[in-house]
This record gives sequence, C-alpha cells and structure tokens, in this order.
Amino acid sequence: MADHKDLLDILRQTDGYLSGEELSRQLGVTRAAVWKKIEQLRQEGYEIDSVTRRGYRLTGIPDSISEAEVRANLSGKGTFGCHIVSLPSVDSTNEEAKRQGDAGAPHGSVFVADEQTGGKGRLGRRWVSAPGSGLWFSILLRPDVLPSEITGITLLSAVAVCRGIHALTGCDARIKWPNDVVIGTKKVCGILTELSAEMEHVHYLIPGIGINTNNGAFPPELSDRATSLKIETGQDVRRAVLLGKILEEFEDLYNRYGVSSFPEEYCSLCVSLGRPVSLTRGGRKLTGIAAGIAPDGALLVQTQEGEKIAVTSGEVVVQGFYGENCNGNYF
Ligand code: BT5
Repeated sequence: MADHKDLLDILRQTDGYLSGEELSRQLGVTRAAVWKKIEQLRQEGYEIDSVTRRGYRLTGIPDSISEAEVRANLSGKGTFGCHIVSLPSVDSTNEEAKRQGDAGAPHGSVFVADEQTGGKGRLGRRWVSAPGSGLWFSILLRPDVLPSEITGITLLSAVAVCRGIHALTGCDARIKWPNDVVIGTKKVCGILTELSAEMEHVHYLIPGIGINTNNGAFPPELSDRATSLKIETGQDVRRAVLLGKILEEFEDLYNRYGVSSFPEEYCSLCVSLGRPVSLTRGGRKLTGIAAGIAPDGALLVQTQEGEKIAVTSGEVVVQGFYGENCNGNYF
C-alpha cells in the first residue's frame, strides 16, 4: 500500500491542485486515507493548501533532512546517496558511518543527522552541532587504493562544499588549508576524514562534513570565528537542497579525481596561499609564506630562513585568520 511519501511525490510533481478523488485513484487508497496522509505531511511541516472542489496543492516545504526530502533533491547519477540514513539525533555521523561501514554499507552511502551529541573535529576537538542548525553528514567511500593514496579526498570535499554553497547562496566560500571552509575570515564548515584500513587495503574512507546553515548565533567562544549561511545571507537554507547540490558536485569531482588527487580549483579557492603563516615543527616556531600546495595535498611554506618545507598535518596559523592548538585553545 502507498504511504504518505508517495503522496508527497505526486504533490511535488504537480503544479496546480489535485482533487482528493484523483489522489485516491493514483494511490489506490480511499479519500479518507488521502486526507489522513495530508494531515501527516502537515504535521511534518509541509504546507498544503486545500480548496473545496479543486483539491490539494503543495505550497511549502520544511527544512527537513528526512530520507524522502534528501532523495527528492538528489540530482547526481545516483552513486552518492544510493543508501541514505537520516537520523534525528546521533553521536556523530562519522561514527554512524563507521558502524554501518563495518556492517557492509555500500560505497556512496550518506549518513545525515539533525543533531550530533558528540560531533567531533580533528584531534579530539568538539564540533558544535545543535539540532536544526546545520547540515551534518558523512559519505562512505570504498575506493580500491592503498592507505597512502587517499591524500586528495579532504581537499576535493572542500571544493565540493564551496561549489555547493556558492551555487545555492551566492556566498564566496573559500578554503583555509586543509579542511576549513570560510566566508570572509570566519569558519562556515569543517571537514573530518576518517579511515578504516590495513597496510595494503582501505576498507572504507569517511569524509564527514559539517556546515553551519541556519544558526543565528554561536556559543561565546566561537562567535568571533564561526559563521553560518543564514548570518551571511539573511536567508534560511533548506539543508536537503544544499546536501543534494554538494553530493552532485562531489560525484562530479570524485569521478574525475578519485581520492588520490584534487582539482586545481582548490588552489584558486585557498585563502592560505600567498599569506604569512606560522607553525610549530619539532618544537621550533616557524614563520613564512604559504607558497603552494604539493600534489599530495601538503602545504608548501617558504620560511623566513629561506627553506621550503611541506606541511602535512598540524596547525598552521594564517595571518588574519583564527587558529587554535590541539587542545582547542585559541591563539
Ligand atoms: C573540523 O575540525 O573542522 C572538522 C569538523 C567536522 C564536523 C563534521 S559534522 C559531520 C561529521 N561528524 C562529525 O562528528 N564530524 C564531522 P577542526 O579543524 O579540528 O576544527 C574544530 C574546531 O572548530 C573547534 O575546536 C572549534 O574551535 C571550531 N568549531 C566547533 N564547532 C564549530 C562550528 N559549528 N562552526 C564553526 N567552528 C566550530
């Protein structure tokens, strides 16, 4: 028997009104059942106009990340989003992806949640993921590569996020090497890539992406360094639409670059390049200019002492931007 998601699909695909009789015919259910389904959708936040003798018309879609809403907004070829898991609340979408990855979930699965109770950043840092305020999701990938060959994936993901944000909001989203997406000098998105592998084989790879969409404000410790799409544009963003767009861009990039390389576009989007930077290496504080990105994704820094070094991990502070050490303390 058809459920209310089928009714939603029909309403979505119809421009004008559809009578209760026509809906009951198409769904193969009674008119009373149609009415019940309409009420159920209204409770989920869908706005449905009803006019006597004309019927029903969909007039408003909520900012829902339900599987049905995500699926309705997928426009890629179908690999990314073949399996969608949407949860009201979860510890971390990366952790959910790992659990389901261990249980055999397929390449291209997407895990999305309205709230994360244990959202995480790199080095055990916390990622603030309040309910309804952002798009928190993870993609499960099963590339046939060695663990040493996954160096491009975080960079590629950042490009997909910039493209998706720009397409939907017009915001000039850029990248602070390696994994922050910023608007101006504030962070709108963070990416955490995790891996399950043996020496010779990657079981799966999980880029986890957190984008502040509709946050009106942040906790005091983040307020001068975090922003949201709503703060930047004054408009609400429908997260399922943004997710659909990012998955489409991700699929396009993944099919062209895989996980081992990244698009040249990364460099033109990267705000770190050409700026003074400082970092700590082997207990030594170094300063210099971010001069380029190596093919393996490392940041090339021309130091004041005249050396050119490749930085693959750790915190690089870009002049004019926020920074923090591995304890999450700012400097
Ligand atoms: C990151 O780490 O930026 C990676 C964040 C990844 C989050 C996604 S959400 C979906 C998936 N599931 C997860 O559990 N994680 C991923 P890092 O570069 O270490 O930055 C963390 C720092 O960003 C924190 O120490 C804060 O200073 C700051 N921060 C925390 N929450 C933030 C937010 N909502 N917006 C902006 N900055 C935030």
